Amino acid sequence: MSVETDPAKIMKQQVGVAAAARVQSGSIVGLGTGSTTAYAIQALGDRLKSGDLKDIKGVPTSFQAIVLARRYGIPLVTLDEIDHIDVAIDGADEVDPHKNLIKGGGAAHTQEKIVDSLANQFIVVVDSGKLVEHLGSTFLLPVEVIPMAVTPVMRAIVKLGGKPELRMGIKKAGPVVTDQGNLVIDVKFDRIDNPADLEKTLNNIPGVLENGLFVGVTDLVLVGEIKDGQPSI
Ligand code: ABF
Repeated sequence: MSVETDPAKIMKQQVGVAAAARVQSGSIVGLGTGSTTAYAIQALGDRLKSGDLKDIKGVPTSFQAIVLARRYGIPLVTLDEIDHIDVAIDGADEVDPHKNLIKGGGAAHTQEKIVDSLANQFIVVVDSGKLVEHLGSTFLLPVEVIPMAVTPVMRAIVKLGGKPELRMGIKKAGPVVTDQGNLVIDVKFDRIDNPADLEKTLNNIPGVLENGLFVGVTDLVLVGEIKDGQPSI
């Protein structure tokens, strides 16, 4: 395991390690995306290497997860090769008191939702700054859109009361492109009162592939925090 000195990174590492500790030998494991999950993937690799964990298979949620799994020696399988996922570990951008989530800050929410929803147990790994009373209060809602439909989808989102903006990449040189070759619209809603309805409504707009609302999917949230300068879970 890498040695971190920054308390924020140590905290993420602790949460990732705690999630990885829950994985049992022989499991099929959904591998999420993001910096917190990256520590969980690394910890799974460490457990495999030490012999503490045996015979797991990973189902990646992104190109990033594929790269990390290969680096840490986790064998990968596709959804075509398996009939279940035992446990998935993934990060989030916001978590509400009902364990509903906003995800997609890493533009990977479409594959994440497929994999995380299939898991018998879905573990979310976050820091306490991600906990909110109402979804949408701190983070824009990501919506993955097929490129030719960006303009009509934005108009439809405005009619729903949202303020959409196309996500741009580094130095705004061009739009962010997802692993599926699509674009991401980030939407500000003044308040998301009914995430279950909004999730379905957005996905019904022609051209939308998937949005970042995860409703009723999470089983367990592991939360890291920094108390008196010390990281803890
Ligand atoms: C992915 O990575 C997401 O869906 C979320 O956007 C992000 C969280 O990353 P981090 O752990 O780096 O905050 O899980």
